[in-house]
Parts: sequence; C-alpha cells; structure tokens
Amino acid sequence: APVVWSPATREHDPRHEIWVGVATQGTEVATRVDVILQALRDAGHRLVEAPGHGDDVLRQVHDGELLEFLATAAERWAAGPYAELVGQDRVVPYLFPTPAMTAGLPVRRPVSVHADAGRFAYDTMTLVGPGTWEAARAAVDCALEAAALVGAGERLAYALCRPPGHHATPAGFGGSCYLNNAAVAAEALRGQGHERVAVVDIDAHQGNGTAAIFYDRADVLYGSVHVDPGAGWFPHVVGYADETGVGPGVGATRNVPLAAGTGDGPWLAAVGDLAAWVAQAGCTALVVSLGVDAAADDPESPLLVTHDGYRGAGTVLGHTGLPSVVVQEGGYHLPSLGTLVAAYLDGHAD
Ligand code: SP5
Ligand code: ZN
Repeated sequence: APVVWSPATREHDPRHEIWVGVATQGTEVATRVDVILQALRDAGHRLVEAPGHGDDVLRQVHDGELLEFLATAAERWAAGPYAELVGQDRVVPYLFPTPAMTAGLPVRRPVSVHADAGRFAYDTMTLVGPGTWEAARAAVDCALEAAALVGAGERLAYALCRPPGHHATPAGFGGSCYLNNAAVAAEALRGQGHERVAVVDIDAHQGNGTAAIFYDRADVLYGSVHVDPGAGWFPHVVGYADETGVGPGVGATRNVPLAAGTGDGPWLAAVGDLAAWVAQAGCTALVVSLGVDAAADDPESPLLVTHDGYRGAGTVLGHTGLPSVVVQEGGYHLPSLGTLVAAYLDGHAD
C-alpha cells in the first residue's frame, strides 16, 4: 500500500509534557516517524511524500478560532516575557476559562497566550511550541493525500500522520492531538461522493475528538474499541458503551470498552463486531484510526495485544472490502512501533 508521509511532521518534538504536575518525558516524539518509515520501507511499501492541500476540508472539521490559535501560539509565546524567564519554549495552559470560572459572566478574550491556551487545551500534556502547527498541518496533508489516492482507485492507503489526531475535537486539543486527521480523511471521502463513511478506531484510547465531531451525524459512523475509561484511563469522561449518538446520529456511534489485560481474543472479537457493523450499515468507504498503543509493550495502555493481533485486525477490516484510508494515531514503544504498523497493513492488504 502507498505510505504517505511528510518530513514536516518531524518538526513538532515535545521534549516534555506536564503530567500530574510534573514535567515528564514526552511520549509522542518525532522519532516515531522514522521508526515507522523504516519498518514500512523494509516491508516493501512505496513511500509518497504528501503535497500541500488547501484548508477547505480542515475547516469543515475544526473551528477557525482553534486553527488560528494553533497557527500563532508559538510565536505569541516566544514574543512574550515568560518564554525566556521560565526556559520553556512551549505554551502550557495556565487557566481554563470554562463555565467553572466564568459562571454566566460575560467572557472576554484573554490577551496573554498562556491564558488563551486554556480556551482550547483540555489537558496539560499537549503543549504547543515551535513546529507544532507545521507538523500538525503536514499530518493533515498526509491524510488528505491518502484519501485522494483512494479516490483515484487505490484500495488501501496509509497516512503516516504525526502528531496524531483522534483526541482533537471541533474546537479543542489534547491527548497529544491537535488536528483530527481521521475526521479530515472521512470528510474528504464524503466529498468524493461516498454517502456513508465509517471510522473504526483501534487505538488503545477512545477517540473522543472523532466521536464528538460526528456524534450527531448519520453520514459518518464512529466505532471504537479501547481500554475502559471507567477504569481510570484516558479520556476518562467519555467512551462508555451507552454513548451511541444523538439526533440524526442516533445509532451511528459505537464504543466498546475493554478491561485491562484483555489480550488478542476479546480485542479481535470487538474489532470483528465493529467491522460487521459498518459493513452492514451500508458504508462505502472506511477510515481506520490505527493506534498501535494497545500492544503488549506499549507504556500507555494495558491491553496486551500482540503483532498477530494487529495483523488479525488488519485482516478483519480488510475483509470488509471497503476502500480504506488508514491513519496513524498512537503507539509509543519505539522498538516495536514500526513492525506493529507493518503487521496491520500486511493483514489489511491480504
Ligand atoms: C493518541 C494517543 O494515543 N494519545 C494518548 C493520550 C493518552 N495519554 C495519557 C497519558 C497518561 C500519562 N502517561 C504518562 C506519560 C509520562 N510522560
Ligand atoms: Zn492512544
């Protein structure tokens, strides 16, 4: 399958993230691109560098204010007094002007970028610095190019998107995600004339961003298998089995939470259920949010899925027969990351 990537996706390299109040080593690092590229090159895939695409589809997915913030935050921070003072080149949200703070009062736009960040950031781990916007925007170009290749007749195209996207909501960023690459791919496929598109998310975490973007829509189905947020896992507050859509989107969302330590069997059964669901619902194109952080060695989840499990998930989703855009999401164990992606694509192409 063609592997669409962009060197600009390396430009975002968070050295640290603020987790429970401490600066810990970032997990969503630029090296991820290189280990995936190497494994896919070794597996004989054709590499395609993504050309630039316009903003039209991106603007269908995200609010203009979020895009404007992300595009300008690093410069605003660098120009202010604190970047040098604290020795941090990334904007860390400082306060959150949510209803908890403003409680019905008229809310003004904060002048300071570290206060402004709290309008869009929903966690303290996902920082914006030099190169963040360029990389996130290049990841969107990868998703758009992969969708274009499928539109031109490829049955399967893989977008090496990084930073990942499935936690990015219409007007918010978090969970190491800034722009929702999978949602952009789904909208691009809709724009090619597919009346009903499915997003199946097999990242270890529920993609609250993608879920939110399509929650009230019948034309894009969202199905996810993930570690149970009710057991204390990210994104904590959503991703429960009883969230099934609203309004015209009733029945078009499906969440399958799994217990820690579940392994290949129940995980593959859930992937199989989601595949059968989207095929039976009359979808004519598929986006796969491929996180490989459900794998056994991954530091960010306890699901214990193996290489064979990922190959099996590829086989199951490939057997839907739907033209597919596979978008990279999480996966943080550098020694196995690339071969897990290769195993999935091997199964899907089968
Ligand atoms: C795309 C994706 O997989 N995002 C992951 C979001 C979940 N991150 C939760 C982080 C929990 C704390 N991890 C400790 C990190 C230490 N640096
Ligand atoms: Zn994840």
